Amino acid sequence: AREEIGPGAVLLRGWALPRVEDLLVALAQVTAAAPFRRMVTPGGFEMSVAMTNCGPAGWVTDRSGYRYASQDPLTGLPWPPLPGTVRDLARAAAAEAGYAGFDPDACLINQYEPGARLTLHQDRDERDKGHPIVSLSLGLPATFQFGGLKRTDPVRRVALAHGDVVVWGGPSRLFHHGVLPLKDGVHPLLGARRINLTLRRAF
Ligand code: MD3
Ligand code: FE
Repeated sequence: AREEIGPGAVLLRGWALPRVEDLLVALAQVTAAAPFRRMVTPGGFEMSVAMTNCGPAGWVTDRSGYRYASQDPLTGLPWPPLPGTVRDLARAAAAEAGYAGFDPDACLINQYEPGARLTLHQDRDERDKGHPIVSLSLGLPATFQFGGLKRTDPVRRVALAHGDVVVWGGPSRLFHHGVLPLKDGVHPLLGARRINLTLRRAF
């Protein structure tokens, strides 16, 4: 099931389902070394989404701005390694979507509890925006929204469920996007939360 949901954006429904057990083991390993935390935006607000990272480049925000950092500010240690299963899945999904050779160095892991959301934004902190972004969703479903290059462009909504993978490349790489507040619920494997792994080439 390969659905084009925007120019260069491909939704692979259920693509990660055969690998969910491996992904959950990898997730537990990463979060044991680098726990989820709610970071502060440059404007001084605590994000509702809790985050951590694995791989050489970790996305962080604090009062001084958004950036990629090779160390976890909580521990001063390098971020945990990018698990092989996560890397392989991201590479295979990118290839399936038409972006062969994707080699991610950053995996941002977002944890949404009911009410948590991500307001409309662009991903602009990566050095070379020619690389696609691969997103893997686990746990509770969410409504994802994406617009266009301009903040005021019309916004489309897509429901993302457990196991769905989306590859954003080409013209849609710099589209505005966000996640509506997570609805209450309990997922049989993940409980009352949604986890999203976002794989990028940052450095
Ligand atoms: C569309 N995360 O961490 S990933 C983020 O579900 C972020 O947690 C969302 O947006 C989440 O920055 C969505 C999907 C995604 C990522 C990058 C995009 C969608 C995108 C770039 C352009 C257009
Ligand atoms: Fe984003």
